[in-house]
Amino acid sequence: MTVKSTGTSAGGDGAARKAGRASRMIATEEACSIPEVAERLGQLSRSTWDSLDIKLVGSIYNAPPDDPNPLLPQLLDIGAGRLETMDESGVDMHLLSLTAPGVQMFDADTAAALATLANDRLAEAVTAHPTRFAALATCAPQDPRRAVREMERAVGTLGMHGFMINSHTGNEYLDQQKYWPILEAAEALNAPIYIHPRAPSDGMAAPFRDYRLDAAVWGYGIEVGTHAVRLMMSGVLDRFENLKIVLGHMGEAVPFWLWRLDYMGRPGRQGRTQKLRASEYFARNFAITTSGVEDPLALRYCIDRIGVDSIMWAIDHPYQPTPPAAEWIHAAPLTDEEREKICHGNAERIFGIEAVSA
Ligand code: 1DF
Ligand code: MN
Repeated sequence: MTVKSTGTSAGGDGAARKAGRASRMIATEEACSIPEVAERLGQLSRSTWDSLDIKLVGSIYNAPPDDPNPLLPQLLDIGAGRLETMDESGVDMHLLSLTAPGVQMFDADTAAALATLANDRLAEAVTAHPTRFAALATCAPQDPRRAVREMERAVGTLGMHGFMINSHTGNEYLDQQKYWPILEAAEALNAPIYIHPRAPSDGMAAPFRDYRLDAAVWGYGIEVGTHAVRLMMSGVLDRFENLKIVLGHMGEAVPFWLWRLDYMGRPGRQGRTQKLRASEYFARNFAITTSGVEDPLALRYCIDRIGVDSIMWAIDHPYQPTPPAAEWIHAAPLTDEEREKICHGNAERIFGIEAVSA
């Protein structure tokens, strides 16, 4: 198929305009994989490791042959099929990222090698379709110093737009001092860290083992919400004032909690030493995407609470279907200015994606 890449008139660079929509559409949490990572995750799911992530990993990488909607082919498609799905709904661009849990369940050497390979492959997809794809780099936090070198290569050489970290690594969170070099590098490179979910870490896994609560239904949000609250309450963000953290899934419920976090977690209370209140960190250091939450009331709440400039549209392909995600944001009760910011303007600013000239 041919992809039109030259449309530059106001409000869209091709797909969105062809679909009769005013706004350029950049989707910001769009998952993919590569065969080498899929193979290793398949192996993990056949091992005896009972990490909470394993059920979902098995359902994707060891899918039963009669699976009516297999995800793996959609994850591995970073070409024609994906572009067709985008075109059908007027989506101009996917900001691609290696899907959860990324390389974070592998040993350090395997993780680093696969992160480098994944970054090269995603960069190739972007080179093949520069107006349709941009990408976040996979990070292997297991070896923070090595991760920093790959982060620098990903942004400096490959032109990637930030980093994807799938929450905890070996049950550890980014506020720990050993991970500060990663935070420092992201800040210095002026490139956001997108904290995407994986299942809750071992210490809080037990209640999520029943009723398949492990993943997107509930466990994912609790895991990443907790990660974000740790970054705020630890005071680590006092060291990295310009670091940008992106949370998906309408902010993993953190925006809803800000008033209570401010009150119960205010500096000085119960010996707290962090400098700012949660809402101040959230305003300075965080942005959110709408991935997987197509709720106009939640969106309006977030606009009023954290400001429209901190909110970006996302589909969560292939875990959410594209047509309703696109229709939802077009039908949402927004001003034209709000819609432009959410659909593309904020992503251009926050991730440094080139704007399309009017
Ligand atoms: C699922 C959902 C899987 C999301 C994901 O990665 C994922 C799922 C493995 O429900 O199978 O990223 N999600 O973001 O909602
Ligand atoms: Mn996702």
